[in-house]
Amino acid sequence: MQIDKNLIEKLKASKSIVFFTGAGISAESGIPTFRGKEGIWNKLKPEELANFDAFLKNPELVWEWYNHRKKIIHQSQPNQGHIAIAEMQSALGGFPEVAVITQNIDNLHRRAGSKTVYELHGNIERNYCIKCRTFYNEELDFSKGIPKCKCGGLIRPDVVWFGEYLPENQFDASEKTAQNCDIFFIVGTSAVVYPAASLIFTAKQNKAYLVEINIEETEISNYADWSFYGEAGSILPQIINEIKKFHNNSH
Ligand code: BV8
Ligand code: ZN
Repeated sequence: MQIDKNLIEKLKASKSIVFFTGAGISAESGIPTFRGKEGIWNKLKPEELANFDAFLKNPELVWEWYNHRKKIIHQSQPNQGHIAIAEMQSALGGFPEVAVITQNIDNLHRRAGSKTVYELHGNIERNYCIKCRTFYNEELDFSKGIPKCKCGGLIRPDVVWFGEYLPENQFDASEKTAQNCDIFFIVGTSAVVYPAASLIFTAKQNKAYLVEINIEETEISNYADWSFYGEAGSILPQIINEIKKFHNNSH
């Protein structure tokens, strides 16, 4: 794979770099994506399970889906893509700010060591009561059916379902970061879910250089200034390697 020297120069000159990630970055950790050619939920539309009405109608089914996914997530490890992102700041000499804005709920960026992580769609490790909003972050007990709060309300995962607002502090911070970054990487996302995908245009309007990494073309490929087609877990480490080579040659 050829990595443009201009991109390396741009990376070195950047003050702020953003990685906007989706399910594709975790695919190589064994966590199925929602859409795309490898998407395991292709038959089961996430829009139909990831919504509040579905939960009220059939909380057992919705919890079964989340517990199944949680099990897969707990058995998986961050891959070379997550790790490369976590290493990017030090590879570039520690100077640029590196932020991760993720649509994923799997916690793998933090587990890989990324420090600044904005979670637009929540985190599967947290839960809360739908009635009084008390948080239950410990392992839940399903032995007597769907776990309930002290107040009697049903407990749900702390993730953002379709038709629900994104956590304001996470979205606002992401928007500011997108407005002020020099390079905006779009990694492993189909970029069809809004308002998350709008951050791509926010970055573009503010003159960020857009770099897409995906195994296939997406809705936003035409807007990208540079595209890498391949697996994030192989492309991101190659970018780090090029940065390191470039550093060594220029000293
Ligand atoms: C809202 C969290 C305001 C929980 C998720 C127009 C019509 C109808 C509806 C809408 C519309 N415009 C906006 C909406 C609303 C809706 C929306 O966007 N719908 C779309 C689908 C049309 N949005 C919302 O409802 C949002 N809230 O708008 O609030 C509001 C409030 C009240 C009333 C009115 C308005 C909330 C959306 C949050 C949804 N939550 N999940 C959970 O995970 O269970 S969505 C789900 O999609 C995922 O969780 C993920 O977070 C998100 C995005 O998916 P991706 O991460 O991109 O994953 P995907 O599988 O799609 O793609 C994977 C990609 O990876 C592929 O491109 C593939 O090629 C690539 N890939 C695979 N392997 C690799 C790879 N790339 C690199 N390397 C690899 N190895
Ligand atoms: Zn409660």
